[in-house]
Amino acid sequence: MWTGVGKLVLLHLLLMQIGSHVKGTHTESECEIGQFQCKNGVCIPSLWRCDDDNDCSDSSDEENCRK
Ligand SMILES: [Ca+2]
Repeated sequence: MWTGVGKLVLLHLLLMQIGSHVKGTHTESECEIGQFQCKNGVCIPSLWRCDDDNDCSDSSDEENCRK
């Protein structure tokens, strides 16, 4: 269970990590292993899929979820 603040911190760390070693070598259309790609192209950690929280901003991470 992630709080809003916890997710933001995690996202920030993730972005810093990604930016430090794949900068310029990655296209926006591909996500890292272990990430889920939203319909709008945003990559989020797979853990954030189906957690009842709209992380993609288009809610595509909450689609096709088994409840
Ligand atoms: Ca989510």
